[in-house]
Amino acid sequence: MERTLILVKPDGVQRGLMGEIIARFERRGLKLIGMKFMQMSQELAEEHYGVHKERPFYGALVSYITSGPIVAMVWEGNDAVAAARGTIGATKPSAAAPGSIRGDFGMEIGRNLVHGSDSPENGIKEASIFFNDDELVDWNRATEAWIVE
Ligand code: IDP
Ligand code: MG
Repeated sequence: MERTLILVKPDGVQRGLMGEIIARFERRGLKLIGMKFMQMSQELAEEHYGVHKERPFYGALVSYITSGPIVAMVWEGNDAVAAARGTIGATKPSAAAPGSIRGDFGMEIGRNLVHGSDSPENGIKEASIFFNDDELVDWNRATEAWIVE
C-alpha cells in the first residue's frame, strides 16, 4: 500500500479551491489518512524542497509555498503515487491535460496549485516530515470493497 503527500498550495487555498481539489482525490478512490490546515515555516519549506536547492527557482518556490496557509494531506492506496500524479497533471499547468487539477485550474508553473510525492519512497518520507504517526488515522472505509477488488 502506497502513501502520497498531497499539498494544496497557497494559491489553491486563496482561490477557494480547497474543496474542489480535495474532492478530486476523494472521488478517485484514494483513502485519506491525515489532513491539516497549516502555514509552512521557512524551515519546513527548506526541508520539503531541499532536493531543489540548486535550481534557479528555489528561492521563489520557498517564498511561494510559505506565502499563505496550505492543506497538507496523506492519501493511501495501491499505486497511490502514480494515481495522484495523474490527478494532479503535468508540472507546467499550461501544458497539463484538461481534466487534471493543474490542467483545469492553472496557467503557470510557479502557481501550480498542488504538490504530490513523486515516488513511493518519497511518499513515505514526505508524509513523515508533515505528520507524526499519531496524526495518521487507521480507519475502515465503508465503500472499500467497491473501490478495491
Ligand atoms: P512537481 O511539483 O510536478 O513534482 P517538481 O519538478 O518537483 O514538480 O518541482 C517542484 C515545484 O517547483 C513545482 O511544483 C513548481 O511549483 C516549482 N517549479 C518547478 N519548476 C519550476 C520552474 O521552472 N519555475 C518556477 N517554479 C518551478
Ligand atoms: Mg516534485
